[in-house]
Amino acid sequence: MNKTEFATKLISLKTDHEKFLAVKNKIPDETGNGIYSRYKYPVLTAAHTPLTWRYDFNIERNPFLMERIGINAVFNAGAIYFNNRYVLIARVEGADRKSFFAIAESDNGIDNFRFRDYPVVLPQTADPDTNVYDMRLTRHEDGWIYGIFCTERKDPAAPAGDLSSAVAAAGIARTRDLINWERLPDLKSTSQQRNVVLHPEFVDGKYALYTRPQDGFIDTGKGGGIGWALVDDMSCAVVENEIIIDHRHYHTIKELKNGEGPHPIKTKSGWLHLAHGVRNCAAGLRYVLYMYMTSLENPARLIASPAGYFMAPEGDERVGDVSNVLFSNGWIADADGTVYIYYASSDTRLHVAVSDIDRLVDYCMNTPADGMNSAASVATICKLVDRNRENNI
Ligand code: M1P
Repeated sequence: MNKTEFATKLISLKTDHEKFLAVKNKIPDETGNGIYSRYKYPVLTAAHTPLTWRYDFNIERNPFLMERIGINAVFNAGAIYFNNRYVLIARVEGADRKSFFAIAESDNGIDNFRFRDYPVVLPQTADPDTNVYDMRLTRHEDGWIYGIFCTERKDPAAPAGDLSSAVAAAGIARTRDLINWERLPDLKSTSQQRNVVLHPEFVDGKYALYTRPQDGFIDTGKGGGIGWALVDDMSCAVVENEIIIDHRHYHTIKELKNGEGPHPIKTKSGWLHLAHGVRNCAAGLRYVLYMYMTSLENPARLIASPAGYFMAPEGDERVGDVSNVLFSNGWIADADGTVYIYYASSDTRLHVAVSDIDRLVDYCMNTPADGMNSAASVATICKLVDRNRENNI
């Protein structure tokens, strides 16, 4: 490529990228289910990552102006409203399969998310992470913003030749400005942990964690569901007493495993939770999102548990690197009650759906609970039909 061709290609790369980042998002003109509306375009994808992460713009070093570093996917993002901007800390996965965190920001929460110039440089502990992902951000009442994420390392007990077994733990970092991060020791727990989330308020004077105990790296085994543990100090956090607050159940959307999504939103009726549930089927694991509520007086006490899923993969969302997956670890509630739900599909891209607190509380409080068998589901439908007939509707 001569200098002119190089310059022309560079200009078109940059122009196309800018055009792509500027695309306005919209809600398709459909009736929907009244609970939430999905926006049409993903808010973050691999193509949103800066060209400067992927290309060497120097003609001597990169005479063909080829991509030097591949980005495979951008998904599972923590979220926070910070300095009047909607801020996402996404799981970015390189072509080398390593995940890392990167911050992207937007003025309106639905489009034009732009990554910062550099990904997050996460300080390491004495035992370096092999892979990190799925950070949940919590602005805690102690004044810090905590980021709790999964840190994965090779299983030291794996037999020779087993290059897949890993150990999952909760890594902890904190910041005040989303620029400088202080790494704290990983959460100590007798089981492996993933999907650990910090509750935003002190409970009985302690930090409260949603946990997800698991026997293995993938299998939760005896881990009964979403757990709850109180911790004295986040700078040496230890899970001592762990109770299960949202159980897995046979023949439900969460029979295999579940995990807390972002930290719950406080409402006048209780804490509003978003979580993911996983079941197995012939096509493999199916991940859906579900909701539940806990009491304001005791955030560990379940007060509403609508049956089934809140959101499941639809259309293009069904297909990706790990197909049939919806996962969320970030949402933002505006002061007017609007809720932006950032959810990823099939471990490939990140989307946004919008709802509001009143609607989500109504959904949780008034959606029938799971009757746990087919006859109970039929009885629930019949009851609704009867009511509609009584009202001549
Ligand atoms: O591949 C689906 C998801 O699998 C894991 O979630 P969980 O621990 O609940 O099974 C995580 O690796 C998550 O990032 C991923 O989206």
